[in-house]
Amino acid sequence: MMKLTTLEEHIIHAQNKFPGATGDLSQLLRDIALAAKIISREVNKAGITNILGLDGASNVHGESVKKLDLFANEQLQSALGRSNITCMVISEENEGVVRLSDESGKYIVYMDPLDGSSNIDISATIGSIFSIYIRPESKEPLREVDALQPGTKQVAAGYVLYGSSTVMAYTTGMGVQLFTLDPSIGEFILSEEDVRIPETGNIYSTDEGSYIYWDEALKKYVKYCQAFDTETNRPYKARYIGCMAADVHRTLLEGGIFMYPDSSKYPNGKLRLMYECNPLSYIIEQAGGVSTNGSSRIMEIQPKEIHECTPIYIGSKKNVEKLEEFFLA
Ligand code: FDP
Repeated sequence: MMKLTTLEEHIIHAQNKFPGATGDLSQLLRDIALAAKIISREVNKAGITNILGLDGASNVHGESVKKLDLFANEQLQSALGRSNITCMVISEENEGVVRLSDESGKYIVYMDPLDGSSNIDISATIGSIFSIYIRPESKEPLREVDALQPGTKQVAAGYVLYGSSTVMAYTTGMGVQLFTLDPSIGEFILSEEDVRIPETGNIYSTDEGSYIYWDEALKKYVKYCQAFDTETNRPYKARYIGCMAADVHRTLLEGGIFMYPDSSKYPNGKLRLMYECNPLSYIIEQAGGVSTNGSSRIMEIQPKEIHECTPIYIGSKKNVEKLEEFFLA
């Protein structure tokens, strides 16, 4: 019989490779996984329990908030509050930072509790994204500025997708591990260890309906993707789920490129640096891919504010390099 490895076992095994490890990060990942299981259960019965739909409020970006977003936010925050190892949480759903009761906790956690929320009403894939930093050493009380660290300082990051199955991918800087939730036993089971993104792929993913708002270089690159060339396997396919975590997950497994550019409509891009772009960039880089804002590596951007946006071009090395050629031309 095939031996199954649970997420818990995998985390403990990884921790044992570091004799001095306190186990705090492992606990944090387990807390997030527990919240993910509860969110997954709720997502699956959302249509039945009428949890779907607007609750009438707006989030800090003026977007309408749906009940499931609030539920996911509450579940993750309560999970992070369980073990007194997280001092501060920054969530897409909260305007300011959320200080947890024990401010001595070692970790700062960014999260997008429910990414792709416009997919909720159509029962399409949504996700949760998280990104973990160490609180800087200081005798001063905890400040918001302590959370403004570049993505290169992440100690762990990952996402959970609630799709045709629930999957969780995470990295602690030692490759990307992928798990699938077996709902019958309530366990995330290891489905792929050390996932590698193909070096090149034939899928491009972007909201092409916004073409009119784009720069010329990007327009030309997309025309390149659509041109016929047998040697480079073009024309590429276009795929766009409208949930960044899901689009990046497909890119991780099948290769290609995901793009959310800056444009005349969104001069700084639309996606959030700290809880969308950095964690997914960490995953993609750990799998051998590349992530840029068009001129710099996403993970090297020094953040100025917790909710800032950035353009992003992320995916297979060769695809992103080709796009950069268009930007440099
Ligand atoms: P959503 O607004 O539905 O939560 O986080 C923002 C995000 O989804 C991403 O997940 C997704 O890739 C993008 O926005 C979709 O934006 P567009 O509707 O502008 O394509």
